[in-house]
Amino acid sequence: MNIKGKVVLSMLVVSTVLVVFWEYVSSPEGSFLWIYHTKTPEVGDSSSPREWWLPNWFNNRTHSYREEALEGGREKVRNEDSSEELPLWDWFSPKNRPEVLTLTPWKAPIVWEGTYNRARLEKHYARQKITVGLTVFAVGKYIEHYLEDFLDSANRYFMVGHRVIFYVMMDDASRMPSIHLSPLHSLQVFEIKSEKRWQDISMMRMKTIGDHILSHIQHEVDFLFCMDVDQVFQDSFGVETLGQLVAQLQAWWYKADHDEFTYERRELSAAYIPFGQGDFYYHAAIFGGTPIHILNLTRECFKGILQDKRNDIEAQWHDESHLNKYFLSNKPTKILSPEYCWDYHIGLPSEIKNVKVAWQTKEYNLVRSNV
Ligand code: 5GW
Ligand code: MN
Repeated sequence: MNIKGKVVLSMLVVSTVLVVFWEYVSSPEGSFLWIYHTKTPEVGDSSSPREWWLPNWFNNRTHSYREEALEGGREKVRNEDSSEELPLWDWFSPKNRPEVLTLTPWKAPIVWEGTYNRARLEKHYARQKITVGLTVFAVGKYIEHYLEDFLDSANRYFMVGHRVIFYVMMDDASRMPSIHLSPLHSLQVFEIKSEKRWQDISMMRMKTIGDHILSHIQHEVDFLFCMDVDQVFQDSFGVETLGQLVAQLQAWWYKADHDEFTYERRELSAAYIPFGQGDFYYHAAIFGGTPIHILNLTRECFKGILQDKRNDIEAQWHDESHLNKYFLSNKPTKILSPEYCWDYHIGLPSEIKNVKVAWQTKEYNLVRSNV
């Protein structure tokens, strides 16, 4: 090669390097996967972003569960938006409720009535034009017993003033009650297969939610809540509940000591939590967060459920035991007080100032035919 050829060749090499470098620094949020990932908070997955972006980048996108979740262009933008949380001091006043615990040891807010400035939060989230999803399952007799009250009350009280999508999973879509929805609320119904055992109906929700986040929910919402159907909204369940990973305190256990909690105590189970450990007893009837965090949660819980099946063991409180195990190593970024999921059978202690969701009475003899 003559000298001219060498000059041309080296110019080509240099310009290629420059172009790649320019792409890399100017890409706003993720034409390169890893930029996006490093901005995503750790979600407790064993595979950290750095471990896997390189192979994916060069392997022409081999298909993986996790990657698929992160590929939706909209999800990237959405996740970016919703991670712009208001600083705690801007909306949270724990001093207004000195008689209850309002901050976890890891400094996450525990949201009680009176501690939040909803107007501030509303202004913040209105600017972001958020959409919030809510999954709910109704299988068998739970359809006629609970679904209409749940959806009617959710339409009235859940994230009013924001776009909401209800994802209703039922074994027989033809029995969907007719619900009048406000203009910003919409509804999608999915038919799922019923499980023979009720324990499996409850536990399979983890798998179904994960599948639906991957296939569409991740592109449709900024935040997602997952709830039991056997409860009703009684007051505003608003933007003060939004966060990356949100857990609900179980109404019967919020004053108990961690060694009293009904965690799974058998070592053989994946949900095992030894005595001496644990922060709170969380209620599986309400959990939420960003789609990517909920995807990880449901996937990890379902992994534990399958592992238990292989070992011929079932955790004492089914999916709830696995959820509690998950939250032990993946600390919630926000916790909801029992006012957000109250059981009136307990009575009404003075610290329960404003019940947002109430348990429905359990008519097990009526609804639980499939034990
Ligand atoms: C049926 C019998 C025993 C336990 C659960 C069911 C059941 C649950 C059912 O027949 N149909 C159904 O849709 N589910 C879904 O699983 C509902 O969304 C329900 O809210 C959720 C968890 O079951 P729950 O609410 O009866 O469980 P706990 O922990 O509130 O008692
Ligand atoms: Mn329930």
